[in-house]
Amino acid sequence: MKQSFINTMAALILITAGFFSMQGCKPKGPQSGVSGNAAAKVYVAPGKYDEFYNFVSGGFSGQMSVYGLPSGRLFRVIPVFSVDPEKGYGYSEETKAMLNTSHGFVPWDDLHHIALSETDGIQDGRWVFGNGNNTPRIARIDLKTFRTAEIIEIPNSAGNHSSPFITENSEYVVAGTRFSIPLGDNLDVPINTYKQNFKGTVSFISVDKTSGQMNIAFQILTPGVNFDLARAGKGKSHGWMFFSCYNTEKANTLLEVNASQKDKDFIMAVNWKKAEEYVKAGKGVKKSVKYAHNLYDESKHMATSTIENEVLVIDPKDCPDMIYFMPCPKSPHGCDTDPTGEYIVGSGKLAAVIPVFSFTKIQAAIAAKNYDGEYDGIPVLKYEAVLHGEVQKPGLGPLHTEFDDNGNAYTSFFVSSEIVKWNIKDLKVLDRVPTYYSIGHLCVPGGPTRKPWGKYVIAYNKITKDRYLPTGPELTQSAQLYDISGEKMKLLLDFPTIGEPHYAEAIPADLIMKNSQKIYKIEDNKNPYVTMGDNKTNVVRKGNEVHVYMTAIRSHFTPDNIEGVKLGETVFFHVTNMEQDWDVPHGFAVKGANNAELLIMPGETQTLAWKPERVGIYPMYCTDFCSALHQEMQGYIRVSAPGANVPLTFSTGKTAPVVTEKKDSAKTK
Ligand code: K7E
Ligand code: CUA
Repeated sequence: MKQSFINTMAALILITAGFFSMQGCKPKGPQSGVSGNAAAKVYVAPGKYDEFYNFVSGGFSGQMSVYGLPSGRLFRVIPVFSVDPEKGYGYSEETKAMLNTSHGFVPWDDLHHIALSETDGIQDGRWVFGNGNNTPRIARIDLKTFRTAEIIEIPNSAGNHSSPFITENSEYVVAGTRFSIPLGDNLDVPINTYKQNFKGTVSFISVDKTSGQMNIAFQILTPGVNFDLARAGKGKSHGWMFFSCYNTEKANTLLEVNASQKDKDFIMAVNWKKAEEYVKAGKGVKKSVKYAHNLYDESKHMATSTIENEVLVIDPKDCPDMIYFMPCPKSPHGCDTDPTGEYIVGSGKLAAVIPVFSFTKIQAAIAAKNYDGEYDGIPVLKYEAVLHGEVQKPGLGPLHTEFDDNGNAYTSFFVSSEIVKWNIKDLKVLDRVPTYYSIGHLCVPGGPTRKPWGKYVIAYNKITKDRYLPTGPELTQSAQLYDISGEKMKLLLDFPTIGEPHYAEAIPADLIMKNSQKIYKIEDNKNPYVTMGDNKTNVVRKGNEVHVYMTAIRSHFTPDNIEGVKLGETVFFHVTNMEQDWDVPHGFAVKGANNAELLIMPGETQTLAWKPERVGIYPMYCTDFCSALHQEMQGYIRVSAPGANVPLTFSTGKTAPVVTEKKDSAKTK
């Protein structure tokens, strides 16, 4: 067993090394991989819309980006877990609370997976969810506004990688721990007591049908393995969730060797309908924890962060027939269910085959108690009993699988750098195409749902050496678009991505664009600092704070001259954008502010806090080219010494009063 592992490893290392050195002697010529009428197939004429939205995770950028397909045009970067000075996200007073956690303000994360909301197993275009790996969080983005609406932290978790995979009616998004950790009261234990003290959890986070609001419904305590990916059952397997896990060796050091010892790790099958019954029957135990739950209030244009103190945990020991392990070769990564819900595909990163499990056989094996022993008290189903079959010699380093609407699967191979198309029923390999290079995730529009829209598969690649103009030591990552409408896959296009793309989903444009919001109605603005018109503008001193209630409309701020601020005071600019027109944001920036700009949408109020450091006159201006006179959209704020005798005044459109000795007390309003 050990020898075969070493052989596999040796082979993989050789192949990997071969692959990397191969970059010097890859196929001759520019090797674009494109032929025929590829350009015409991705050409979206100026003024025309793309057919699909593509939501792409940004990996270590912490953001999500939105592209059009087939053009590959970038439309928007949605700030999620990372601050974004472009949009003032995480910098304005209103948005700071979005990034609050039990560890305080965390301005960054690592976003790997996308989950579009579903109804009846079909994408419904309402929300998109993303995971934060590092400080475990899940975010919900509202697809009316393309803004992050909610972030919930996951307690009892570390490395929220197996997340946020969604059930058929968006009942839950799940979150599995990548790192097991000590839980409970005694957290200060030696790391080498891993086997005794470290545990995993998988969390089921409910999603409110109407508002989308998330809530941690329950967590299931699990053995101390590493959860990697997950997928919900669908159709006949609705009510089940499948999680891939590695490190069933429970190693706590040098995992590349120590967590690759066993021939098989597991896919964990969770009957979440059963878990719900146990929860209802009172089998859960409330554990005291600490996690942040942050919500953006659309009417106040303001986020609030609440620290929650309790979570419901259920232990499989008290809940029989709820979870099972299925052996899966060699450190499974992807774990994907086909559109019918019958087949579950495991992708062992170091495996030479792709095992495909049958839900029908899983049910039969459970009924017959066809077990291969137990793992930490949890039944392990017999591999042969639950296996539909294995795809033989598919490629090297399988990672992820997506599906089309014709019974075909598409698996990404990191090491052999290719996409392999195979038939789900007979497991025959049908086609393979190279990717440039080292593909991670891949995406077929609607690929994880009951209703794939087909047409394309997109590869998200880790390495692009020699594909793009060099940009110093780091090169862009990229996506590649392939036509899958025929028997053979055809490369059409590649385009660079924001950050490192991991999972992505694509959805027909009309499911989203018809609901896209154009403005916020000014009369609905409930921000406590709103200014409902130029005649309501004001500047108010409150202790050592100065609050500026300001409006912005093409092409001026009211007020645009402010005097009487004293050094040591903090100025809060509460800027309300009075526009009621689509796509007319105003920006706001002030010289020297240790902060980003504000970018204020029509009808919205946002606040910039600024503590000036020196006496003087500070310019402020609109940063978004909003009209022909955008460059005139500017003003001044005067900061005086702490003891100065300058009254607090403000004005717009007042020309200079006659200059006298006492100009400082000129009263303007
Ligand atoms: Cu394969 Cu983090 Cu989903 Cu990347 S993961 S590739
Ligand atoms: Cu407002 Cu430029």
